[in-house]
Amino acid sequence: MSEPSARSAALGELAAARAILLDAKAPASAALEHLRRAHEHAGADSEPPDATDSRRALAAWADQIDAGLASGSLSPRWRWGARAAAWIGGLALVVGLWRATGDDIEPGPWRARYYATADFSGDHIERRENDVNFRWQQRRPLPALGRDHFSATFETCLRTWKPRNVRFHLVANNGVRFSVDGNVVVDETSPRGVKVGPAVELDPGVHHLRVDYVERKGRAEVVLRASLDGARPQPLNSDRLDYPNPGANPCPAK
Ligand SMILES: [Ca+2]
Repeated sequence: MSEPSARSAALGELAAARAILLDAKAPASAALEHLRRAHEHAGADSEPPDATDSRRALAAWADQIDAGLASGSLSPRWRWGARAAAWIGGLALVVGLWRATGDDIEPGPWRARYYATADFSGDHIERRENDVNFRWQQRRPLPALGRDHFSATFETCLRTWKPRNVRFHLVANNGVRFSVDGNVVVDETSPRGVKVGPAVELDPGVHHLRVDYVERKGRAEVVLRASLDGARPQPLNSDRLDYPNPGANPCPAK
């Protein structure tokens, strides 16, 4: 792995760890695997804490790894970006304050909720994601979840300025339901290969997109692509997406 991508991987792991540490419902130990990977990517000169179930000890270790990443050989611009990126996961979860900093690093426009059950029941872990493009295969999506039997919802708001004809393409193992403005356009309990939804006509405005994904056993993946006006299917450009509001009206008109 090149140095920039190792750093970027370390920052991603740090952000994931901090998000878990800030989530009162998530066990602190769930952050440990992320921190171990961050430590490895960063080549950090620090020791894991003895108490790996202590939120405070793990947060201190995250700070050490972060400090290592942001020191010495890094350029001032990178150092600033590194700190901002490492904190984004946590900040976005708590207050979204970072938006006021004018930063050019955007937190993801998708609201993801991960459940340790295959039917969206029980507590969930909420994260911001940049895209629905996950090929976990046999790995856990998060340390707090198993390799099998989990579920997740992904929601965002798609802005269109002109009428759009869109076909959504989904790859999912195992089950997926996809809806636009509450209308289910793909509903497959066990799709094989790419599932292409019917053409959807979108009026100019804001549209709520939602993916409900279930992993039962074996390999796990969920990928969303969209073909706009007959173009080849691509990931949705995050410039077109807004993070949904809480409550019953996630994507109010502008
Ligand atoms: Ca599976």
